[in-house]
Amino acid sequence: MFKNFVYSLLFILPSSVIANEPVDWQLGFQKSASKSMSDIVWFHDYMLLPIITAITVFVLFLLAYACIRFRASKNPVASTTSHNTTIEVIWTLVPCLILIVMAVPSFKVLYSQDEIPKADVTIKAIGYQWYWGYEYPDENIVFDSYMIEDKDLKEGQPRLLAVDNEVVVPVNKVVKVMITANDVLHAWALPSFGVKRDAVPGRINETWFKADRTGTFYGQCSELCGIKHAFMPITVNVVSEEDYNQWLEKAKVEFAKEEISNNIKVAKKIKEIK
Ligand SMILES: [Cu+2]
Repeated sequence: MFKNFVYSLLFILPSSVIANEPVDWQLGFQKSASKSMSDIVWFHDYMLLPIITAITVFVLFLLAYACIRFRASKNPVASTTSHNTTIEVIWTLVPCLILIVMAVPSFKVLYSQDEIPKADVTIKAIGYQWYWGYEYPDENIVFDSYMIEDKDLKEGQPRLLAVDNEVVVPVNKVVKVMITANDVLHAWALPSFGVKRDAVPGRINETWFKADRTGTFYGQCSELCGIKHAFMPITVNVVSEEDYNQWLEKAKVEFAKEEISNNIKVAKKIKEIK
């Protein structure tokens, strides 16, 4: 039984480390694909977890010690002590110090996420009930991204996560994401990049990421937005610069913003009239 458990752990852990999507029985985060997420993982693994473990073990020890040392049979006459200044100072100061130690890296991560470096690529994500719409404002590209139904899934496409039109971005480039919604609150979240921002109607929130490896990364709407909240996934395909440029060429034709085709129509009309 125990052996099986260890084997299954061995089986689960490496797969959860490699995948860019959630896996069955996963513990912990998905493998990071950006510096921002690596910082978050570091903060969790090497700061929060040790502190939480130490506090839990310490409190457990105190409880056990108090139960045994001060049990009724061993301690028939209860102590009437109600104050101990030294101990009160210690149990006020130590938690304060722990909070200060935690705050430094925490704020560092928070601010690095908030300060958007000069963007190489800008995309706009718009939440709709219940799908995501994307725009590349600098490239005049606009498209909608719907979840692929179970019956249409191709080999290797994860259920409830794959979409018909993926967001494509270049690797090692700063991607700024402007996030808004059309109807109700949604949230654009991509765990591997350490990105999660609310999509609020009538307001644009901004975030950014810089993917440090290529691959297909999956996220989901992370704000309860209605009956099909679970069916509006996010797929981001991180590709090399060349592949990105190739995709751009194709996308500019396939997903050309209507205004462009309208402009062409108008230009043609003007030519005809002339
Ligand atoms: Cu949503």
